[in-house]
Amino acid sequence: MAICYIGLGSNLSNPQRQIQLAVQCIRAHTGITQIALSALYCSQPMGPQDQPDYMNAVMAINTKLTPIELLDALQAIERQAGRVRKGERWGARVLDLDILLYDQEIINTPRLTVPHYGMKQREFVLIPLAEIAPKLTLPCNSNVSTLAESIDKNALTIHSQLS
Ligand code: A4P
Ligand code: MG
Repeated sequence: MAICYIGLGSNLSNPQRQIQLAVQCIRAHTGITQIALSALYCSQPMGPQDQPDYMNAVMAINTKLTPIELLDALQAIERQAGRVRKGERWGARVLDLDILLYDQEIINTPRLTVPHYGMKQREFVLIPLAEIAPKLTLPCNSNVSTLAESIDKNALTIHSQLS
């Protein structure tokens, strides 16, 4: 069993509902057990500014899936939510599910980069992650709470608790 962290993001088609539905889909997968779930955060868009604000959350799971099996499962949930890949970098999306960490593994393959390449620069990842796993250390030895305390909050706020 691996302990993994998943970043959830949405800024289209009722983002709060999209995140709550995605949480339910992830929990319903037979190869996944939820360990912890952050609050739902409202965040300013990183990238193009002519797009709606985002809702973000982070989930900790136990899984028997391999990293690629987990990616396949998450991409199936993205497709189920109606996500269409438009190819615009950092553009608006119905649902984005990123594997932030898979145990302490470092993975660099064409389909998968773990730890997620942007996680140390994103307040909407670090702050929810530190909420649920304050003592967590990344494979590079950085402590998550230390990273979260020093990052620009960029008007990140807790919107509500997820159920
Ligand atoms: N891939 C590689 N590594 C991973 C990983 N660790 N987890 C590959 C998930 N996928 C991974 O993904 C493109 C490919 O990356 C996948 O096919 C998979 O094989 P994608 O979801 O289609 O592309 P993307 O997510 O649009 O990538 P991009 O453009 O790098 O977007 P980001 O970096 O995910 O950023 N602002 C706020 N406030 N909150 C957000 O959540 N999100 C984005 C998207 C932009 N601005 C945001 C937010
Ligand atoms: Mg993604």
